[in-house]
Amino acid sequence: MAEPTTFGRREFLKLGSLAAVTGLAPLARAVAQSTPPPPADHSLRIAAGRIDLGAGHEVTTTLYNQQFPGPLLRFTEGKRVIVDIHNDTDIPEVAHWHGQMIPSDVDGAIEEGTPVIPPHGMRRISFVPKPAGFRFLHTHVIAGSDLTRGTYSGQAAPVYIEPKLNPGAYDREVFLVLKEFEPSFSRGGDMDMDFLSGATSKELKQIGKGADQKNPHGLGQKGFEVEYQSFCINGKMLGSGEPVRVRTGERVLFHVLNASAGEIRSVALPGHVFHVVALDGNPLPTPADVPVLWLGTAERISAIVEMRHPGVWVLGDLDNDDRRRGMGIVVEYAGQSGEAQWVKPRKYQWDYSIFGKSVATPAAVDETIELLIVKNNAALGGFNQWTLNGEAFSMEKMKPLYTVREGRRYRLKFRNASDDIHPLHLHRHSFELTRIHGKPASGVMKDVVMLGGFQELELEFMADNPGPTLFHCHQQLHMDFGFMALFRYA
Ligand SMILES: [Cu+2]
Repeated sequence: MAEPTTFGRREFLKLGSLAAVTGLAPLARAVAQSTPPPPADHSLRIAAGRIDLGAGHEVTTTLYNQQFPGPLLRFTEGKRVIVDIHNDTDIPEVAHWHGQMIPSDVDGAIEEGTPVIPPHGMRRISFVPKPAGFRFLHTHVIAGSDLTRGTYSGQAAPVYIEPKLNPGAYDREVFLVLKEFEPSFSRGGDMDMDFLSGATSKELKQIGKGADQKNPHGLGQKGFEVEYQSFCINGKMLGSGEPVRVRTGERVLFHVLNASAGEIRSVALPGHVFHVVALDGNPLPTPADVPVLWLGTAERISAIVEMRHPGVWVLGDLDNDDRRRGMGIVVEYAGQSGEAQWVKPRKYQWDYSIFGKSVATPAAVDETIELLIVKNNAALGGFNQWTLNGEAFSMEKMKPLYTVREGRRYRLKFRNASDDIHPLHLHRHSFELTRIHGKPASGVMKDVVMLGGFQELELEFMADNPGPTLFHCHQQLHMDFGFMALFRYA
């Protein structure tokens, strides 16, 4: 038998026997027929590397294929792919295919049972990419207090799944990956949150206050937060990379990804509006024009910009400090020169419901699950502990919190008794926003949504992808300290 080139014979045979569970049917057939396995469609190598963000900022971090962002992976909806993932680091890694509806053993979450990619080893995976749209590949390991691990590292890559039919009313696409580096701990400040629409709840404030009073660390002391030294788009600080070069009259489709470990980002382009056509890669019932994009951690926005305001502009974050430290990219019209200009946009409140159907026709749900989110300030060695209905997720116990049944529709009702904004994420399923901060919504399908401080939100999902399914806050610091829950199928 020919010796396979990518891994040892023993691993090869072992993989063959695993083929049934990992969905590697072509490989299993190859083993049965003693022919070499098919080559991978994509190969990823997780390894430490050094990247030059510009302006004298070089950072050492863990990367995919020695680049940041990782390579843009283009798949075709419904067409099976084989991906080899090599891990050159000393810790077990796992790569999560965020936003795809694929089996638990390839989804990329240890809590769901995905096998790790062993240190100095490799894992070959195969899956059928879906649904079409803008997706995201990132590491899914717990970082805890280690700011070199998890999403604090540079393991992030945009994924685009081409639809079978592409209407394409744009001239070209530009991918923008927003990211911070050089993290350190701080004792938290207050998060800016008046950008989110909707009222706060007195009752939730009371619950939060009650939790502070019961917690010996609750009053007066705030837990650790994470701050960053350098900020970049597509791996370059503002002014250091190549500008986005455009022509007057062009329609540019921007695919924006917030690859932060925990920051909320805003994006504006002076004198231009964003015609938002998709959120988290999913087409919207009502595409709408907005002056500013707001993205919680791991959210994606696809928006068309008509280039009708010639000049050299800063496309950047509204936060002056973050923008000056690199969170921006220059947009340069053909024939224009000079220093890039920034103009602060008018105040704008972000409201997901404007992108939904104008007339809501609520679907019947089989069950409503209410989840109360409580913060215990500084309760875990100086870190905030997070509980859902009084329970912090335990990595040791990995106890499933809820059992769902295939074919049923579930409503999750979130009540946030903390002052933080939480980018809530459900694996392996898309959900529909049905009530946002007090306002009914329908037709907006997402996989991450920002829940405002002391606010409420409802989303619904169809249990249509059997297998253990993780739910968590996408803020790495929140997810690592309790803010997770596991759903299992009956
Ligand atoms: Cu959170």
